Amino acid sequence: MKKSILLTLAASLACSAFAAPYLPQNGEYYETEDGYPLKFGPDAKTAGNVAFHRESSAIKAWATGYKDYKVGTNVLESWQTPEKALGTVKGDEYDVVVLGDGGSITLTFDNPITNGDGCDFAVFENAFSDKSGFLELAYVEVSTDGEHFVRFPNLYLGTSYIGPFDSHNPDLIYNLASKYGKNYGHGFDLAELEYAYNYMMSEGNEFSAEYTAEFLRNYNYVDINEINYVQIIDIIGDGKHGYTDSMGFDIFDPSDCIESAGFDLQGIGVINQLHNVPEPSACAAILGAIAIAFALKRRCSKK
Ligand SMILES: [Ca+2]
Ligand SMILES: [Ca+2]
Repeated sequence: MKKSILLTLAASLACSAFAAPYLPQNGEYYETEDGYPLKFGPDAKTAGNVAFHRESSAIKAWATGYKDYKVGTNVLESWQTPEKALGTVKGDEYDVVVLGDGGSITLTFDNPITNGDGCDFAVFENAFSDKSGFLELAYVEVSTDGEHFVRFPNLYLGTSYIGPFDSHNPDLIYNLASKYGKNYGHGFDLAELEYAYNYMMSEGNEFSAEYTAEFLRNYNYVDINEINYVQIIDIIGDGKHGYTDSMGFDIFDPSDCIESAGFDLQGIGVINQLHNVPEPSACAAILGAIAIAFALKRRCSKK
């Protein structure tokens, strides 16, 4: 079923109506000989457009505040410190806020995120290594007004139950935070929301009715050029709680963990900001010019 939905590579996507199936915009897309998509996205170690190293120059700012931290189940109080998700990501697996099973949090930004070239922000989890596959997944939603949130279209191609310490195959995950290791943020491109909207309004919408209805209910309230809120929602992936991808397929995720269950958020890096901020060197030049102007004024006024 899932295979048939994703079988065809829509070569005509760019120039024609949005033929089914949905194919991620800008997503690297590999194909096996029989046409089955081998994986989404490049390897974290080689990726420039989807995985962002925490020290990447592409990241211009970090989340500055939070609201609505809703703690899920199976998480000790010592992990419940939302401030740890603010500011720079250090690549420290303990410097996180743990959401717990089914928990969520919304991060805020002094300077709104805007839709610029490529990915616009990156979400950092705390997976121990880039290749281990021990990942805990979450939905990612954005909002302009803090009330209406739109969820990024997401796909999960895995079909097996995942125990407390079992591994995902990251190649089968698309647009869920995060499939990369602790030093890499998972990039999200706001342009994809507009793309998904157009896809929904066209024939051949392969998204689930629930996902489509919720998306359309909120989309008109969201300005992709001014995102003030990013919400991260842990997925309970035991196959019993109804957590599905955008096409309605079960998402499997480590379950039955104790003490620090669910998504571990290190932080969110901003790549494209609404308001331009001068580069540090430019700031220094401006401050220098102001200092000289003051000095000259003092000299003039002494005369
Ligand atoms: Ca973008
Ligand atoms: Ca989970």
